[in-house]
Amino acid sequence: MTATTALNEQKTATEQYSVTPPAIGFDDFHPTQDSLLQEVLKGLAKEQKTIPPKFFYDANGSKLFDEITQLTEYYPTRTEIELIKTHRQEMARYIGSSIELIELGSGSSLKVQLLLEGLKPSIYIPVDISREHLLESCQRLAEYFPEIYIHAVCADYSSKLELPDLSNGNRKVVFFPGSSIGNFEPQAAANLLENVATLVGQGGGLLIGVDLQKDHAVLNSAYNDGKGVTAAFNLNLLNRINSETGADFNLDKFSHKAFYNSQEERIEMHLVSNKEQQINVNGSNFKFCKGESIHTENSYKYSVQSFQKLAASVGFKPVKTWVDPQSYFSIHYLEMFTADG
Ligand code: AVI
Repeated sequence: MTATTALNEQKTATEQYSVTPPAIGFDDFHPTQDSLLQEVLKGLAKEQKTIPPKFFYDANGSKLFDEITQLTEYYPTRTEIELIKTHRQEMARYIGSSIELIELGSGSSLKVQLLLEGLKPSIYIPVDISREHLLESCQRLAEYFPEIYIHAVCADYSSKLELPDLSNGNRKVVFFPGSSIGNFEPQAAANLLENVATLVGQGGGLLIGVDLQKDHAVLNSAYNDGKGVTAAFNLNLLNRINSETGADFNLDKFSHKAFYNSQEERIEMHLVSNKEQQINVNGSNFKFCKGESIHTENSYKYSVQSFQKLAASVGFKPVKTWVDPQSYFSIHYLEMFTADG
């Protein structure tokens, strides 16, 4: 059965999204507005108010994130891209041929584009929570690479990784760039890597970008850029909650705050209330003292060894690690242990 017939027969929970030619597959498991409301109500009821960072990425948030990646202060994206450009042939040799490539948090799919030529996977499955962004990127990629079957999945990869099995016996390799693993607390990061391990199975691979610990001044300025794009990205979360749940956050009454917490080895982002105020979210009221914050994001920074230790805890064996000359960023290729080691 070809990928396209598989797509045509797969109707439940599946929409078809096609460009002419070629066709791309699409599964939509986008979280509902109910889940945003439930998580906001739960997070704001905590002593330290929190909202999970996955909600940053509505259409506007995704655009703002793309702008962040272009900022002088935000080194991770350009450093990771440079690493891929420099080492992509070697990466392709380590990864091997005849693979199904799954990308978590594919966004604009710019990084994978650099790899696809050398990797030539038979199937590429990008997974992202931002539907419009995902589909636009797939459309563009499908025009560049008509020989690769692209099956987009709109989903929150942090809660489940149930993907259509289109591998046809090919080895599965997950590409997880951008140091998005850093946005998960250590236990949640281990759980996510465990899900990846189950998904790829014995002998499967993981190519992952991981931001490294470094001079705190470099870290602090990456999340406090001079143009205020990171601040707009952080505040957009309140905008999104207002428009999707009918909450009444006034964006002028909150400020962006980001700092490196050296004990926890992470950047923390918060939205700080500029005054005492009360916010209504769908009939529930939440009181804010002046200076009280909503914790919106953690971005953990690893060493090569601390990341390898985390990956080893779920069975991934390091095969090769690439680090840039300033030791700002790392890309790891790891494989699941096979029975013979
Ligand atoms: C997506 N993630 C890896 C980014 C990071 O650096 O933690 C999100 C981000 N937040 C502020 N700037 C970028």
